[in-house]
Order: sequence, then C-alpha cells, then structure tokens
Amino acid sequence: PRPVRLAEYRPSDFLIDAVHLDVSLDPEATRVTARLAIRPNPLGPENAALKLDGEDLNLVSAEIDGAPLRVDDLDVTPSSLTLPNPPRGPFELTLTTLVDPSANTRLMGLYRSNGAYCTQCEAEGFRRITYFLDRPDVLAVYTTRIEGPEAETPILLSNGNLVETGPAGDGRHFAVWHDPHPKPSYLFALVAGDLGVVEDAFVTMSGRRVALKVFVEHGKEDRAHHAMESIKASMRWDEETFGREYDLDVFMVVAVSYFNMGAMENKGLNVFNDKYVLASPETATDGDYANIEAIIAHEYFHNWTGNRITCRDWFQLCLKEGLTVFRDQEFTSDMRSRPVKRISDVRGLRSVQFAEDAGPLAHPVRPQIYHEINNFYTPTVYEKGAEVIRMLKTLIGPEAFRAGMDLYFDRHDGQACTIEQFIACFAEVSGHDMSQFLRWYDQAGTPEVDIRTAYDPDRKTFTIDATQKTPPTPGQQFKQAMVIPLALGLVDEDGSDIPLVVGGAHAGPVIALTAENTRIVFENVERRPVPSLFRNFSAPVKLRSDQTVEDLLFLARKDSDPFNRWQAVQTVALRGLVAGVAALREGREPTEEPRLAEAIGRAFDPAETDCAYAAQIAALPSEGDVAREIGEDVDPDAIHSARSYLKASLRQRLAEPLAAAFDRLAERGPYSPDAAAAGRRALKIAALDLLAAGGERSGVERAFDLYKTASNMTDRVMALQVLSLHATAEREEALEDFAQRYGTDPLLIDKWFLIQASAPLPDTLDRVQSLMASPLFDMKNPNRVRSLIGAFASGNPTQFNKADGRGYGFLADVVTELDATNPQVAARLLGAFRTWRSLEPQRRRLAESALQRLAALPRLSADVGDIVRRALA
Ligand code: BAL
Ligand code: ZN
Repeated sequence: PRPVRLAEYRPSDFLIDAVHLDVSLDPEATRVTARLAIRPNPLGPENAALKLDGEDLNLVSAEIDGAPLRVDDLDVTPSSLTLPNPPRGPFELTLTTLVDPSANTRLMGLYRSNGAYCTQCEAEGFRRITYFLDRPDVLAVYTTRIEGPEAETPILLSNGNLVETGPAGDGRHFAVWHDPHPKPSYLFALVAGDLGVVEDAFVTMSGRRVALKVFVEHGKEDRAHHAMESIKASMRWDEETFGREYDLDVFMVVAVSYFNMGAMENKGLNVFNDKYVLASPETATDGDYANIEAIIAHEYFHNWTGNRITCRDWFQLCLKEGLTVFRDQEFTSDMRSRPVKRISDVRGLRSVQFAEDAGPLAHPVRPQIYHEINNFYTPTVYEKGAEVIRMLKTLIGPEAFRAGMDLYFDRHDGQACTIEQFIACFAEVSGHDMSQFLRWYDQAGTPEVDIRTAYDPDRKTFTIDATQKTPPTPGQQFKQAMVIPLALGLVDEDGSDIPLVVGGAHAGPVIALTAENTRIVFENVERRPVPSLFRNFSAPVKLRSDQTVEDLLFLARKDSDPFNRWQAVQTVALRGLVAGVAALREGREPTEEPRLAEAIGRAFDPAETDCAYAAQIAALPSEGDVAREIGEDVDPDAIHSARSYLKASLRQRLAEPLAAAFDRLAERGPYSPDAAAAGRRALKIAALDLLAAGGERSGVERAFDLYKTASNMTDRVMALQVLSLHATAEREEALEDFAQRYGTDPLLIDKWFLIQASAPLPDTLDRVQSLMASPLFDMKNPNRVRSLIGAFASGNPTQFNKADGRGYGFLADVVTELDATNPQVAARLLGAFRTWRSLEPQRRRLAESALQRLAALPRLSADVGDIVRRALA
C-alpha cells in the first residue's frame, strides 16, 4: 500500500461547511442520511473531482441539491465515493448509507458495546459512518438527529447542545443535537442506549452554568462520582492555569466497556473506556483513582488543545497530544505531588518511549511518513511530545511560555494547525530563534549526552565538557545537534548550590547545549562541587557521566532537587544491576554495594514523611530499565536473576526497618484515595515486596494476611501482586479467592488476569492460555485482551522471552486471530517486539522467525502489516 507523506500534504480540493446527519438506529442496518454543504476550496485546483472517503458502507442513494444522482454519475470503491464532475460552486450533497453496527468488531465507526451504540472516529472512523472528507483540516458545523427505539435507547447523545427531542412513532423517539463549533470529523460522536447518569454542574469563570453528565451502565452510578469530581477540578484548573473556559451548555462523559483506546475527546461528548471512569473504594485501586483523574483531565483539556485548535493533518498529531499530555501532567502535579508525578512520568517515558526510540519502530515526534496512522498513537508522539513542550517551557521560561500559549489560542482558535504555527507563537513572544528546537519534532532517537568534569583548584574553575550524539534510527542515518536544556546545580559540601558564574557573569540554572561538544567553565569555585545534572529531568536524553558512586550517594542525601535525589539512587542501583548481570553470565555471584541498601533503607525511616516519594526511592529500576541500559545481547533471565538477587540482599540487610515500616503503615480508619494516603499504601507495599523477596516465608505470610484482611482494593490487589511473584500455596489460594469474590466484575477480573500474566513463573504461559479458554475472557473486548495477553507480552520479560521461543509463537498466533476482528488492538500487542533486536542471538532468531511467520500471512491488516514490516526492516 502507498504510504502517506508529510511532504505531499495539500489542502482539500473541497470544503464541507455544514453537516446534517440523520441517524436511524438499527442493530444491523442503521440508516445514515448525511446532508453535506460542500464548496470548492478557493485554494484548490479548478475542475477537481470530489473524492470522499468511505469504508464498510452500503450506499442507498445520492442526491445533489435535491436531484437524484445516477449510479453512472458516481464512482464507488470499497474505500471511496467519487463525483467526477461536481458543481463548480457551493452545493448540497445528500447521501444515504446503511451501516451494520453489530458486525463492527473493529470498534471504529458506529458499533455496539454491551447493547449500547457508540462511535469512535479518531483517526479515520467517520468514513465508516458516512462518505466524507475524513481529514482533520475539513471543519464543519454538525447537526445530528438520532432516532431509535425508546425502550432500548432512551438516551440519545451527540456533540454540542440538545435542541429538540420528541416521539417518532412505532415506539421510537428522536433527539437533535447541534454543535456550533466547526470541527473535524474525527471529533464526531454518537451514543445511544439505556444508561444511568450522574449529574452535576459547573459555573465557569464568566459565570455560565454548564451541566455535567457522566453516563454509565445502570447500577454503576455510585462509581461515577470520582470522575465527576475530576471533571470539575479539570475545568477549574484550565481556567486558572491557562485562562481556558468551557464553551457549550453541557459537558458529557460516557463510559463504555468495549473501547480500543483509553478515552476520546469528542466535542462535548467524551467517550471513555469504563476502566478510566468507574471507581469506588471496593472496586478501584489508588492507581485507578489517579488514572481516572488524569485521563478525565486529558480529554477535557483537549477541548482547547485539539478541538478548538486541531491538527492540519495527522503528521501533526503531537500538536494536540504532546501538548495535552503536558497539560495533564501539570494538572496532576498541581493536584498531587510534583516530584512524584515527575518521577513516575520519567519512569514511564524511559520504559516505553526510550525503548521505542532505540528499536526498529523508532520515529520522530512528528513522523514524515506513515502507512497506517493508527500505529502512531505512540509513546513518542504522546510522552516524548510532552517532554518537548516541557523543554520549550524550560528554555523560554514560564512567563514567555504562558504568553506563547495565549497567543496560540488567540491566533489559531478555530483552525487546523501545524507544529510550525505553534512554535512560531513562542518564537514571537520570547524572541528566541526556534529553528534548532524544531529538530526535536523531526529527528527520532534518544540523544545521548556524555558529561565529563574537571576541577582546577588553582584557577578555582569547574569545567563541564558535554558531548551529544543521537544514534541512527530507521530512515535517519545522520543526526544534527539538538538544543538540549541542561538544568544543573553545583552542590557544595553542605548541600547548598554554589552560585553559577561563567565568563564573569551569573549563569544558569539552565544551560542550552546546542552543539555536539560544549565546554562550560564555571568560575569562583572554591572546592570541588558535586554536579547535579539534568535536574527534574530537564531533557529526554540518556546521560553518561563521570559521576562516581560517592557523588551519587552524596546527591541522594543532599541534592536540593528531589528528582535527582531519586535519580542518584536509581543510577547506583542500575550500575549494580548491570554489573550483577555480567557477573551471573560469567558464572560469578553478583557483588553488592552496601551503601545502596543504606540509601534505600532511608525510605523506610519513620522520619520520612513523604511516603509517596519514599516509595519511589525504594522501587528498584525495572527489568526493562536494566535491559535498556545493557542495550544489546540482552538475556532477560540473567536480568531477572540479578534483580532478584539484589532484592533478596536488601531484604536481608533491611529486614527490621522493612517490617517496622510495614506495621507502622498499616491502614487505619476509612479508605481515602487522596495522594498522601495512597503514598502510605505505596510505601507499605514496597516494604512488603522486599520482605517477600525470594519467597521468604515471613514476607509471603504477611502478604497473605494483608490480602485476607484488606479493607480496600489497593491493599488487596497489591498483596495479591506480591503473592503472585512466588510459587506458594498462598498464591493459589488468594488467586482462587479473588476470582470467587470478583468474578462478576470484568474490571476486577482484568486485574486478576494482569497479575497472573505478569508473574515471572515458568508455568505462566500455560496459565495465560488456559485463562483465554475461560468464560471470563473475551477476545472481542480490548480490555480483556490487554489485561491478559498485553500484560504477558509487554509486562513479563522472562516468560514472553522464554528461551524456547514459545512466548513469541503464542503472541504471533493471538495476533493472527485478533487481526481478523480488531486490527488496531492486534497491532498494539505487537509493540512487545519493539526491542527484539537487542536480545541475545538465540532469542533474537526466534523472535524474528515469529515476526516472519506473521509477515508471510496472506491477509494481514494494514495495521498489523505495517508494524511487522517495520519491525523486520
Ligand atoms: N485522541 C485520542 C485519545 C487521546 O489521546 O485523548
Ligand atoms: Zn489525547
């Protein structure tokens, strides 16, 4: 198939100003009549044919300005409808099509979720509802009439404001919605069904009352309150932080149980995966509460960054996604703990985005070419995209950043924009030249920064030599130097930062590294300081430095930057783990760094009051972190062994403080999901995890006891997770008990699937396969698939990468099966192969042959075919 290239973008030949949709619901034959007000684009060529996109549609009739068109006037293919000679001025095209929501297993376009009707249109799903110019730079005002049986679909929703409802005869009724804000088709939504609702209201900064509604399946209304509170908090935050006010009379969120993504920002009618709406103390963990708050915020924030100002084309996806992730990260930082949020975001970035950037699926934040846009909803576009915005703010400062955002909103409201237009706003308000900064959008790969330092006691100078290099990535052999903001401090003995003086003038604390080699000479430095580099992770780079273990342990205690205190402990642990892996592979015992235990032990000190932060200190680098650090010839079993060895040694060294912390942090009083209480639980579980390291009996017994006596879902699930790591009788009993208790709640069964699929035990794959045969599993439900198969493939390094290749073969089989019904979710599972080239030779061969087996299949979807081809290229 022909790729789409950024360089070949041209405006649409036609524009559609208004859309009147009339949707008459039927399970197998929903009739969609679309009246489209079309005109030639003044920027387009004369005499162009009109080619509309369409997919899985059954055309019933077509009219132009009320006159029927003959079949000969049209050219209809499986993916398009073309009018070779459309009118040369404005005209109305009316198309009637039939669609079959029940047969729609791809969950794109109009489909059914547990009896309700719902839609997903981003990126290219609207063309599965009617023929259309299904591209984000065609903005139209939508009026939508929905008609359906009153008994089955008492609720009829679409974008905008409700303007009319009434009976439609034969037990049917209708509702008409009008959205005054011109929008691209990907933001269209329709929901119809028998749903429960929780209602509230928000008064905006200018005093307008907005009705708020969260729709859920009946009986789940009491699980919608946290989502509702999160909506109000998001609306208030966007007013206070960015001056952005909501712009319709109603804001609606609908939770559905069959959904490909996490959620979708359709104008005024956000559709959510129910996993990110439903929460109660009995059914949700602290992590669920935090995710719901963040994702509600993310989708709400899209109303300005995405909806009011959208993307010109899909290459600009990061324009809305990176920016909106940045905004939701800031929201969470303000609602909870800023350092903890930063640490957990950086953990996430490194574990998935750095991994993507280092492998065959690497691509720029703004790709230049795609075969299937669904495959570019990636950690690079989202999370690295957010880092790019954060660097922009770091480089120009918070005031200029806010001024640039204001200018962007003022200048581009109602438009479909590019990254250049966005960045120009910041260049203009700050006076900075942003041309080098734009490389962050166009150059893939994680820059590697090497920093060497030297102290000259005679001259009283401290010199930093920084070298940057970005490794080759697919299609980009040679890289140019990036502008890399280095936030740094030079830390004196007592932990204070010494003043930064360069060339006689005050400098920093952020220095832009713009060349391949940069030398910075700090003056008036009385003693050798310890450099604290890339504070708050000021750039998404890999740092190599000459910092010694002593330097790092000093920073762990003294650095004023909480991120780097955490980073210092991580770096010491990571170096130890890498050395441990090398030792094990050479048949030696890993050697230990006793001071690491001391640094980690401080997290459990009763004097440590920030438990959420302490829990981050206590959490060792993941197996994936170690694999990335090693980079090539990776042996996942050796990594697992080295990490287990370290955990067991920490257990031995810290047995007393761990047990004391576990007891001290026991739950008292009623459950609250607030950040402080969640932090205490996180630290308690970190202690428990170490106490049970190596299957130590007393730790396992504590975990089992916590499992049985838990007064909230976080404790229960986390205790189960600790138990699941060790093959014991308690593990089996707890797993059995969990299924008995929660077998009727799919979202809790998802946790049960995930825990079993992630266990680093030799029978895990067999268990995953037998769970797939259980009635609790449903291959058609993306949440089930991700919890069981996704967790196994992407969250279980030793068992997915079994040395005999069975894990790879299993994933290839599942993807083959799933590709026939839901290619988007199938392709997403293949992300597990993003690091296959870094494996040791035997596993690499086996992974490659599983990918080749997929590549040889006669009928692969565009989604899966694209990933397989790129993974093998
Ligand atoms: N636009 C797709 C879902 C999201 O990123 O919000
Ligand atoms: Zn988004």
